[in-house]
Amino acid sequence: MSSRKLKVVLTRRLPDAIETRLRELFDTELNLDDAPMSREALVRAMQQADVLVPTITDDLSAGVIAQAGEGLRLIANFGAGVDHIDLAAASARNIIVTNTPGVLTEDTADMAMALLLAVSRRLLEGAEVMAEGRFEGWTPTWMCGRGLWGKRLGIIGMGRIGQALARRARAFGMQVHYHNRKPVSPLIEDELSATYWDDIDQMLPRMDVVSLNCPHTPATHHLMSRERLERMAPHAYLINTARGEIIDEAALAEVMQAGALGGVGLDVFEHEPRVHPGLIGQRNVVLMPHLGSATVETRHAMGERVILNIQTLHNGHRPPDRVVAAML
Ligand code: 8YV
Repeated sequence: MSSRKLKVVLTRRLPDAIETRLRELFDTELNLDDAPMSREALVRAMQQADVLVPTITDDLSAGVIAQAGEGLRLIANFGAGVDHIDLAAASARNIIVTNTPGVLTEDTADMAMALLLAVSRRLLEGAEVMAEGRFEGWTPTWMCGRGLWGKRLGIIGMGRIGQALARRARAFGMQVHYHNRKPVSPLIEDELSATYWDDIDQMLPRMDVVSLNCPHTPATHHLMSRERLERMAPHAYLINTARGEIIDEAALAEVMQAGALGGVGLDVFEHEPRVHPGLIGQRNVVLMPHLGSATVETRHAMGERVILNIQTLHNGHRPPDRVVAAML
């Protein structure tokens, strides 16, 4: 264990308790303004730090990573997804990259379920009626949504979050289907009564609901292309709590405007924080500002994973949540 305190730079504000603990343990520089760092500020931070703690709002492209100082040993990402970091460039510079897996599984699955209920039961429209004082009494045919019991849910990406969503969906009486690079273990398939489709194009038209729960990689970029969106059943709902880039958002806006899908629930966007204008203000589109992991408990747990990864490196060991392993 080295006696010199590691120089740690945070690119955004983190929960108070996490920032305070980071200050106790390391020579930590906070970003009290919480403004996203410019490219220049990011490069400066990477030239000074032993450890950078970025978030999804930092674009750590190959060009930025190439300018990192010799001292930068670890990029300890606050978040599970690492598609904003050029992992090959980090690996080439022998910089370890870690993330915060496992701790945001349940909250993100909750958000997928919340979006599905909001779309299928028209929750935002109902809340709007009440907020505007337009409720004139119950009627047998007014504002009917669609039930979930007995419907088919197709999960694309059956990792931790996909499985957590499947468990919730089972409790809502849904039949679980999934597409993944490979089937999950027979034990999990049995537990979830899940049906595997190796061909996504065969699964899509048969589903009442499709949920995206895979990471964004070159292989999943625009996985939901115009062609695939049009392949879905016209009454079906599409839910995305993974990454916006998995859907061709411009094509989705056109498909929705044409009335070719039952509804959409999105927590993530292709050009975040911008949202395609064609998706705004539509009755059957529910949009959330990337709140999947936004609970006090989870944001603390994410911070704890960041601390653990840095402390383990400081103690001379390999950080547990490595997505890029440097040659230590
Ligand atoms: C995080 C997320 O809050 O962890 C992820 O991959 O999408 C979010 O829920 C965000 O990435 C923070 O960097």
